[in-house]
Amino acid sequence: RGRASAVLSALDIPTTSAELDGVYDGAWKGSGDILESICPTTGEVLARVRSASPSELHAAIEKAREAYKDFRLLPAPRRGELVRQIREALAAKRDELGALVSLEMGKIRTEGVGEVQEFIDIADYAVGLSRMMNGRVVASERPGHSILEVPNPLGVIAVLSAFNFPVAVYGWNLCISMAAGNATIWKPSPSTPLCAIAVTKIVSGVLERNGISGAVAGLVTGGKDVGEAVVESADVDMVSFTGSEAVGRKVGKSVQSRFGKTLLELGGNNAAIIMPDADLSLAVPAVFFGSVGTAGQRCTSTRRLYLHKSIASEFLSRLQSLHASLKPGDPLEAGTLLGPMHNAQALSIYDAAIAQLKSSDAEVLTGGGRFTDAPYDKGYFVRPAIALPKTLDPRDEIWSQERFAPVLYTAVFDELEQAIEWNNAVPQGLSSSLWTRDLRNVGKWIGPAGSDAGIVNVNVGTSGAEIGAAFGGNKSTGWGRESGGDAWKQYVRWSACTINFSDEAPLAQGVSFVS
Ligand code: UN1
Repeated sequence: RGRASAVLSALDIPTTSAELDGVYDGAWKGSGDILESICPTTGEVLARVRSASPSELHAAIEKAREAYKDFRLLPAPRRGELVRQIREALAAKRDELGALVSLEMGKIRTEGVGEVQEFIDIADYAVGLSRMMNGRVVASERPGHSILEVPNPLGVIAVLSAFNFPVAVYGWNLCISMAAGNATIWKPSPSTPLCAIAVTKIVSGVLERNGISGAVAGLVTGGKDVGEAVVESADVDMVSFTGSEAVGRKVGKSVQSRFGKTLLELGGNNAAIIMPDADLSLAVPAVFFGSVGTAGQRCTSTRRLYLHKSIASEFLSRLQSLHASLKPGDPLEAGTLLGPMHNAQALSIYDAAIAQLKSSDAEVLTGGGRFTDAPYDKGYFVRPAIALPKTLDPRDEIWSQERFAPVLYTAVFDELEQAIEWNNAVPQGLSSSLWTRDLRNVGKWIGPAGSDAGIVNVNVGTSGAEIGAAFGGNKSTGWGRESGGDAWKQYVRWSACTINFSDEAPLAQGVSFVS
């Protein structure tokens, strides 16, 4: 309790009030349903948050649109300067905010701080981008004509983020959206409202000091109803959604039906493939981090492991000994590698996965159960599992479903082609990783007959991407791209402008319209 209070007060979150305001639209408010922020490690209620009522939600969207009307006129490099100040303000609170991520989400301290670092990194990137969000000049076929492709701010961007990255994923969206001249409105996961309030305090502080409407970066906490209302609002131009395939399918359909834009980042069912020539001293720890890190709750977590038959038993025994050294612990304590799962719902996904393995006669090599002894009985601690399913059929649901939990499904292959076929046979297409020293394998893996995922790594695990490249997945992962690369191009509206500087008005394609 004392520790939680220290972290919260360092982030300007009052610890004495019974309930916190969970809505910001230039001013703090909140009179909707109460959300409880529960510490996954101890089960204690960290805070109670008043979420957005329907009228507060509509007012927040309206304020965002008003704010956009001014903000779009601010030159992009000046918007970049605001992002730079946000970067500085975040960096000044990096450790405190990282600790709050650990307290409220449950990931270990280095990963909590890493998430804030990811926000700082994308802010740097967006500052640069604010001077480089260029259109282009296209050659016209008509004399005295020019064609410009012009990017302009899009409008109001809603960001619906998940519990597992309660800071960084909003950061990717906010920084790019702000540099692009939009107003952004954030609907965080209902179970991580404190991270959202802390980040919004930091961001709004910068905006207010610069005389910019805080509604440029609004916050509406809430549950399903608030999420649905945001998604359905015709005043929201783009919905950037991170979450499950099931909810993403509904979001996609709903936004499409009103011809809004979506950016979807849905399930990952990511595989690592280990070739006979892989350096196991690098590959084993990478698979360990990929499958156990964040208690298996990254979109990019390693869920499937395909081992070449010649190294399979050695790889598994090395991986199992790393598992054997794994002890659950307080995510805030130095040296802890295994924190709790996030909440009861996350735990039930793990339990269902283990029950399915048992009922399908899969061999469970290690793990498979909760930690029930004190002090771990109050938190959501589980033993990460490695399993060898009986079936190799990738269409079987044991392989084809994403399970957001630390369970690693393993199979043995003879030829790389077989492993690539398995890699690609599932509906999802987020991340993938090949371990080899042979260039010929690399060529296959990254080429037309290679991995069909959005992230295709070589001697790098499936999780832990940097911000510079576009992040996202293909197929049922939703095809969205966030963060770096060309992702910014989705946060603007494009127009093709043909301008005639001449004294004639010829038609294109040589069409003549005179009788
Ligand atoms: C997510 O799990 O939603 O690549 C995002 C990674 C992190 C981001 C993950 N940089 O694992």
